[in-house]
Amino acid sequence: MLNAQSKPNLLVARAIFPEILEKLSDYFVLETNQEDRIFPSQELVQRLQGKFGMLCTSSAKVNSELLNACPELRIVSTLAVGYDNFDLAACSEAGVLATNAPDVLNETTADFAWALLMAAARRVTESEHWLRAGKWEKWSIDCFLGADLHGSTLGILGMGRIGQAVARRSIGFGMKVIYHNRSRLGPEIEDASNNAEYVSKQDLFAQADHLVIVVPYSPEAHHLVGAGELAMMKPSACLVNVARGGIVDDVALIAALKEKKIAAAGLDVFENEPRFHPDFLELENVVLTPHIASASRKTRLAMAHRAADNLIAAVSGRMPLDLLNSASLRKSALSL
Ligand code: 8YV
Repeated sequence: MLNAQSKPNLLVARAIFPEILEKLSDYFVLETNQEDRIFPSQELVQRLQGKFGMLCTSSAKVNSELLNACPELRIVSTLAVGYDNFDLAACSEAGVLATNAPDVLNETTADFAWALLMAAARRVTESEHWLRAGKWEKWSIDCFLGADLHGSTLGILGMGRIGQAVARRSIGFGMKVIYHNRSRLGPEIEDASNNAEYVSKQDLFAQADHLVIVVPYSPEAHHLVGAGELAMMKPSACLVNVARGGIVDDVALIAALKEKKIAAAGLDVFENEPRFHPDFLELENVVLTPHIASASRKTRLAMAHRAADNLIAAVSGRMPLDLLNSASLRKSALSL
């Protein structure tokens, strides 16, 4: 714990659990935002004046413009595994440490990918809406026929830690797993991931009965799944995205769902969220959730602790566990 005079200033840019504020206040003088307003970029810059660090979420864009305007900033810590809102090269150039909050959300996010997959394949939300609308008059043989998950082939695009957790869960469903990744995984990881088989991107789309997208967003991953990829998929297939908006071309996906080129989709992330494409709302064969894949109480608290611990490490002269840009250390004013 630091004494009051030596405590640096920290901006906690979004609302967070009170116990995290209490923990951080042992080390920092806090400016908080418990009303959870998303600061426009100019206001964010203004609030960062004189701040040593920032605890933020994916809504805060940290780029050279912001960094140049905030010369006292030393660390930015995001409460997320994805850090596409950080320009890491700019952070390194400015000597600002950048950290994320990985690992603690792997299992919860994988659970949710399965929730979306099951809901989309077996038409859970679609049939519930129909029932609630008072349309159920009799049982019938073809009422909401869907696709089986058990015994099918699960495709995974992006076989990182969350992708592997998705694959492990498929063992209980007797599924075959195929995956595509920037590079092939080692044999032990493939074995532990339900004997996952590495295939080309093209084979992944063509062979998967269902496809889960867990690839991190980067400019190279923009519209990695577009009209061409969707056209390769089976008409009975479901697509699930728990990664980031922008990886799937939403306009192309809407067209594929409308034209029944694929059977259904389960989406937790969207281009331009939270102002996603309104045509999704017109479609029955899509399950829509508001970016909540990591949102179990236990996991969100663990993510917040992880993000806070990275800040505390930096202010205590230790190396943050989740430092993303070790290059920043050369320039950083921190003697870690
Ligand atoms: C976060 C996520 O909750 O970790 C990520 O990358 O997408 C979510 O788990 C969200 O980004 C808030 O920062």
